[in-house]
Amino acid sequence: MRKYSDVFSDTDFLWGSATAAYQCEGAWNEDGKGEGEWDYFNHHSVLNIHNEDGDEASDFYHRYKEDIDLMVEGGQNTYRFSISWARILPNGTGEINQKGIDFYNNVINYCLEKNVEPNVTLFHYDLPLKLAAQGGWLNNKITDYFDEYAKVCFKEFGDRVKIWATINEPRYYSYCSNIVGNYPPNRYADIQSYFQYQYNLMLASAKAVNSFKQMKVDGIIGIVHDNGSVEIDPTAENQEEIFKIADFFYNRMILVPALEGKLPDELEEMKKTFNFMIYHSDNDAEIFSKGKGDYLGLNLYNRQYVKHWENGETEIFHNNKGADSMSLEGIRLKGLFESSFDKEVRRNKWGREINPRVMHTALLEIKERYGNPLILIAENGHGIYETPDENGYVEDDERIEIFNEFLEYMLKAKADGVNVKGYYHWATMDLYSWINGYEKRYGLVRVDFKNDFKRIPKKSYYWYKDFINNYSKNTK
Ligand code: BGP
Repeated sequence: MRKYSDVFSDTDFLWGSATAAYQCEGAWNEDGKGEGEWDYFNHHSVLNIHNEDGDEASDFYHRYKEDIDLMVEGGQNTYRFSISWARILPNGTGEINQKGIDFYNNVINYCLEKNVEPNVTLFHYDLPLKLAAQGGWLNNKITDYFDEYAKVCFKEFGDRVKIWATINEPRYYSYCSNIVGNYPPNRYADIQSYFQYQYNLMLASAKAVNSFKQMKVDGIIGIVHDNGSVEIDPTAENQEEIFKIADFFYNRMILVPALEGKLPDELEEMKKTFNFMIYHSDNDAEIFSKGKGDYLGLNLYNRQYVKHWENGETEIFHNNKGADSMSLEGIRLKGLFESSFDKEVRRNKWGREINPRVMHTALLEIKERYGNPLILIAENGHGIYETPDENGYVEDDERIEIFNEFLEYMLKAKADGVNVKGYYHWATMDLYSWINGYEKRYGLVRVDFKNDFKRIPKKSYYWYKDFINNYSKNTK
């Protein structure tokens, strides 16, 4: 039987790429899969602004072998993907769908056959519709439903999967679902639900970590956080206070439970600052105390650059229209803080900062403040519009330039003592970019969605292959 100790036996670093179930699998109603909240939202909501969906996505469900072959060909030794909860438990709880289990067994076995280390995330935004209809992440039974689902996965796949993540980006997911309102169930500026979501997601994660340990699964388990390292505009007033409030808003409800097994010390104070409460049970503290992760997965795209609140009502700035919008990404929270827009920093077409330096800053900050945990960069990438040549080949030099800078900063952090042992580029191939649709492309491999989902590796794919090769040569 494979062991976790085998993972780093012939390599000191994992190099790979990542996807998520809803964004790439397609086959939305095949082989007994239950309907998901995103299926429902995309089929029915006027807020699906590009009128796209994940019904077919990148057709990974039928093409996983080709995708894994391409990873191997590209020098990658690991693959991060997520399991669709509704494929395993069509109703979210209760009846198990054997065909769903078979599919993931096939993916995992094929990875292992090709020496690609599977890194599995249990929940990446795609809640089963039946659970969403019962209040989703605000329902107080949800944490037990998640634990039930996690246990099925540990039992079925735990003999072969050695790297697990419970939940992808509980913070950003809560943010989009409750503050921006662009992800279902589309609540806007709802601070109460934003924090209750995070609490319930972290409690669910802690329950699953508990189960993992009780079942004695050999492997590591953690959570994946979107690290928005907070940086303060030097012209801001009350900088220490603003940092504390913004760091709580962006990071601490996730990082403290995940890395210290408790709730943040400042929670009571912050309930007053933000004006919210948390529905909880008396024994939650004990669950959190046993729910600490073995490592931290970090999705590193940007920082959170903020200053004191100047004036104006609460407002959320977001851009899912890309070049069709001038909106920059940010927030103003009345009376608390607001985003600062740094003109010196480049931005992508969706109004988000491109700032590779923050890879180094964020990694060092976590090392220093949270006891130097094992870290895997679970996502990092750059979304762009792309035009292929007549053969479908994309020369994505802009991606390569930024990719290179991010990697250099990561290796610098490693040299500075950060315990980072893996990197997953987002994404393995082009896929559904949530509410942005399909034209915000992230893949190392182009997917021709209009031409039988043809896969064509991009220039960045070959560049990454060389980078990995050189790294391996130089560290031998
Ligand atoms: C992360 C998500 C991914 C992915 C990526 C790019 O937050 O975990 O699922 O989509 O961001 O974001 P987007 O597709 O919104 O541009």
